[in-house]
Amino acid sequence: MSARRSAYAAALLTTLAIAGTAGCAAAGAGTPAHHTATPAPAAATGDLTITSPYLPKPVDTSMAAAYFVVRDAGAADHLDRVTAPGFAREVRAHTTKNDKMIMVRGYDVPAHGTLTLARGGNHLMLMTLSRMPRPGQTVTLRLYFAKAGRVDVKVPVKAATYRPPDDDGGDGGMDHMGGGGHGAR
Ligand SMILES: [Cu+2]
Repeated sequence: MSARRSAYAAALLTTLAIAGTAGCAAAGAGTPAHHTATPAPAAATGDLTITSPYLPKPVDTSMAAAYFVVRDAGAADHLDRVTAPGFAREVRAHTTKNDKMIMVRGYDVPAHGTLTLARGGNHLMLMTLSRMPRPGQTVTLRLYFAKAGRVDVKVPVKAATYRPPDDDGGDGGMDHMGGGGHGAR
């Protein structure tokens, strides 16, 4: 009886420990990346799931960048347009080529593939913010896909230096806010 009870208690402790670890990783407070399987989807529509959205705290309200990953379990799609109702006057799709940001007309989502928005690559630019976003808050992005339709994604505001646990690292040299290359001609 008491052996069973302590076994149960041990199992419970293990569960709590795992939950605690996951909470830590989610908070992203400088903890080493836990290379887990596919992260839990933040949103889904049709064959598409959106994971790991984040918006690094910007310098000011003139602009902010936003990133996420779209996984496609079906046919090819296209992210046509993004808005941030009540938060940004305009959302632009940018990509990075030869260390320069260029505006693009949305992004292809490959069939049975992945569209990745990440530092140094594809990213969304939110222009003219209605308020200063603070870490711990969320911002809603509205994504319009050609086939999968419209989906809202709650994007957590993170520290300016935040990187998601599943970030492969990249070279880190072309940080949107740090590089100063954006908008410069
Ligand atoms: Cu940009």
